[in-house]
Amino acid sequence: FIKGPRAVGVVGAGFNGGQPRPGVEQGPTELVKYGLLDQLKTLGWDVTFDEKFPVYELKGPEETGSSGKLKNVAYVSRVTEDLANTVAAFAEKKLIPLTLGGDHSLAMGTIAGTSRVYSNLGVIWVDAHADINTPESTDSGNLHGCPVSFLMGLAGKVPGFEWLQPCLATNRLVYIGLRSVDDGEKKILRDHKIKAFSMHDVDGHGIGRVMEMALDYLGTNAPIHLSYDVDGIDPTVIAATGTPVRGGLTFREGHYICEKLYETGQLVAMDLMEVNPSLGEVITEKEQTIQVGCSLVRAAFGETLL
Ligand code: HAR
Ligand code: MN
Ligand code: MN
Ligand code: MN
Repeated sequence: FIKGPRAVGVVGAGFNGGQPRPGVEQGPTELVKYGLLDQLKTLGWDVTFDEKFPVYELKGPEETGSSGKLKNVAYVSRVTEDLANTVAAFAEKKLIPLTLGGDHSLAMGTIAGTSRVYSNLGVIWVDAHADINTPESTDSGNLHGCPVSFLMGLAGKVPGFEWLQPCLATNRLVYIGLRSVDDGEKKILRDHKIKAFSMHDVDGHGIGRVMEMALDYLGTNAPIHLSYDVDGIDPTVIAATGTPVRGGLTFREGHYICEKLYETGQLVAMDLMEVNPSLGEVITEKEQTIQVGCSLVRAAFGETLL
């Protein structure tokens, strides 16, 4: 498949409704302002981009309503359905949809969109978090912690999300970078035998071997959608994101994943999510030492085992 035209369809998805911290809706604006589109053109890509891309806004209080614990159900549903159509239209025309977020609930839309066009789609999900909470298992009620369960149909029928049908089999996704997984999520990963390379696995095998195993698992001819939550990378490198977690991918490991997918020619879509330009504070050495101390103790007491 994508050994053909080097054409990318950039989708700006300025949206913060899947989580509580404002600022993430400015991610696409800042990435474009920094020159991302010109950088792609310089690399020889034909870039399609609608300058009037939405910074999504609430239509009204009815969109912030809850369903059980889930917050902003109508808002997230409307935006992700819209996004699914945009992404599918680009993929249909053989462009590689590149969606700039925005929070990671948007992946309900992007992956629903590409799965309409590509059969046998595989997903590589780079993240500190598994984002596989169900309406029952979520503690926060934030939908950016839930997109994978919605895509896989593990969330059951969610009122307000009628448009989203299960479109991703449990054996068509591989995680890389996990290190902050809720207990309920760990059980889901085990019950469904979902392929996951935690940071512990990246440490043990090295990122080269992890990518080899990930691609073997998904199939070396399968089209791959890369859903990249920037918090997969270590906060010393990526600070401006809503839920940073220590002990992440290095700058190089984070890049190797992208490079390898380019090299194989299997990449058919990419999301770059959770860029929040308004965040990024400096922490004191004292706080840092206490945090790392606690983190080392937790590691010795089983936190990172899935
Ligand atoms: N697991 C937690 C929850 O469900 C935190 C998940 C969210 N953070 C993200 N997603 N950035 O990757 O709320
Ligand atoms: Mn995420
Ligand atoms: Mn995350
Ligand atoms: Mn910080």
